[in-house]
Amino acid sequence: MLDAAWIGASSLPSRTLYPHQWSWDSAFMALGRSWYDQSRAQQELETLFRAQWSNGMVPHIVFNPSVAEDAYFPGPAFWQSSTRSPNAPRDVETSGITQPTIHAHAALEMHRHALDPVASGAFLGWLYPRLVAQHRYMLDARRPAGTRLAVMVHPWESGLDNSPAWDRALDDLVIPAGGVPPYVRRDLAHGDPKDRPTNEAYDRFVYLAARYRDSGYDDARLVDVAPFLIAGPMFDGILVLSLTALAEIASIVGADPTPHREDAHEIHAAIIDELWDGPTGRMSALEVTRGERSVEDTIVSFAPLLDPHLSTDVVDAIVRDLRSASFHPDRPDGYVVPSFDLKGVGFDERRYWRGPVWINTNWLLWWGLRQHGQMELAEEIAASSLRLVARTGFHEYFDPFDGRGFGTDSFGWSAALTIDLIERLDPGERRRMNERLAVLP
Ligand code: 9WN
Repeated sequence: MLDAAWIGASSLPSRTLYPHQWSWDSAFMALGRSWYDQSRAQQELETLFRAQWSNGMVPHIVFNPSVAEDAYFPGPAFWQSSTRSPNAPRDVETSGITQPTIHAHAALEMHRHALDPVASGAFLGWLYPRLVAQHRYMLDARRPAGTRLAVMVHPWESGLDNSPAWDRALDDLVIPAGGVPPYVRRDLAHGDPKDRPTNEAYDRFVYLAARYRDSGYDDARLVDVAPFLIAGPMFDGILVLSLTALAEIASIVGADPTPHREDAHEIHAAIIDELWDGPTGRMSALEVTRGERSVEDTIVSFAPLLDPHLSTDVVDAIVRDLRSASFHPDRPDGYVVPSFDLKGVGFDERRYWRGPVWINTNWLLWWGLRQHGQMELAEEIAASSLRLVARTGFHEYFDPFDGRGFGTDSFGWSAALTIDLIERLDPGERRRMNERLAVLP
């Protein structure tokens, strides 16, 4: 499947629904592919970082010039990167927003199992200054005055675009007349409207993107031009993970790891101070302009498990929530981890990020749990992921109750992260996993 998604120098998340290169998809796909094709895995990241902006931003989409404008919305004619921003590359069109910084972690892990360590070391040497610029962008441009955490300016930057975690901030948007330019949704040509965001959600997405674009993607004026400024437990949790990986990459390439460790520590401390709520024992997203925390319990609240320095108390509280009936379907053949509280208002087992299980969020939580020695729960998540893809295929997302697949099929990271997960199982886990798969209906 990954080979079929390869288009010469990068991969497509889906040939139909997502016909360009996406940032965090590329990191996931490179990591999975690296177990059997180191060279293409490196090339995937290289292509992405060749489209990096001069201010360090890694765009969330790199457009394929041979794909028609009407194949995906919003395409290059909407973002107009090369003419709107002095920072955007001139030789390739990209979107004007970013996505979670999982790349340093992927690159480090790829290096750890590289069959050709010399080529891998040379690649890391090439990538390191680009990763540094990417993280400087997050820490400098994305921490407007008074903010200790990196903020997102758009739900698409979270990668969990339609999550109820952003509902409050989106509901409060006041969209002026004419604020939403006319547009045609292209996703509905390939996806069932029941699985995709509503038209109302799309209007808000388009309004926010157009407003940021019309400012010339000017981060110096973020507070004025971006009415959605959110620090997220997943966005910032991944930032701690990637800064920690960056420190390790620095040591490998002969640079000084200390500044990256200090940055990781700063974000770690800010997550605890600003996103952690002791009384409820939960992490939540923070709308930074108004200082409001989201009250919805979504899968993003578990992602600080990716922070290696999280204290045992916080890990235990997160694990309690993950084990609760809110995130465990009440039937023995159900699947974890739903993207939204099963009892939450508006939970929807098939709509994009509002309930279904996704392989990448499962993989992130599995990684975080293993890092904190929570092996049993990690194994349950791994087993759910493998049962899902074995039973129904590499769909984009799945019903937590009966495992039905939704969104696009042949979805890149569902395949790639399955490879990574299988490769990392120890012999005992592998045996137990095979036993569970042998009894699949
Ligand atoms: C908008 C490509 C991307 C993923 C995101 C996922 C979805 C795009 C869309 O697809 O978002 O970026 O058109 O819905 O939410 O995480 O990177 O797979």
